[in-house]
Amino acid sequence: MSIFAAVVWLSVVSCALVCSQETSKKPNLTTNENVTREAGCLLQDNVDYNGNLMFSGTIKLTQTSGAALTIEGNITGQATVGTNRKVERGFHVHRFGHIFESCNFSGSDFNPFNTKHGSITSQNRHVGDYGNIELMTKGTVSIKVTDNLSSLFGDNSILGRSLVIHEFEDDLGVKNTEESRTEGTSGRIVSCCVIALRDETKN
Ligand SMILES: [Cu+2]
Ligand SMILES: [Zn+2]
Repeated sequence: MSIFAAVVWLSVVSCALVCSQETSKKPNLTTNENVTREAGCLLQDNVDYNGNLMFSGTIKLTQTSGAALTIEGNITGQATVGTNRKVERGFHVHRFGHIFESCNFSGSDFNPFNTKHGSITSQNRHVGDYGNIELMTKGTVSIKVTDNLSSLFGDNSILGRSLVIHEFEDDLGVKNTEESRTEGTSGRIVSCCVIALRDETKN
């Protein structure tokens, strides 16, 4: 064996011993183990929005690794004028979670794969596209959304990002305008919350 071959062999053997130990020290966030994660999101008004159609409530997100994500909650309309009515509102995950001063700091729809805006069932959609939720302007409504694309696990996790309720109904990206292709013409943000990990259990 040449000296060169011996050096290569030694470094492979030592790395097999040391490198594997190094790897095992890292937290395993993309686990294939059967883990259930639960996250919470507490809706706040957008302080920069001057309308009166904001919403409050708590949203719970649950997912077992490898399975669909469930988003459930009770959302209350806070309208102070007009009659109580049913409204469709764009409901998205936005990129940033540091929204404590204003929902406007949430950025745009969470879009790690650089695709066009769509509906929750579109082949091409942003990871953050949940389409619309039906709410009451003055009453409390239970919502339930199930999604197979966005996740509480992995490199493109939605943990620490924000959930937002837009001012208008989402047109699901079907119109030939820039606003439709990016945010479904859903306007400003009226309410938002940070998706925060609450519990994690190994099944
Ligand atoms: Cu949006
Ligand atoms: Zn979108």
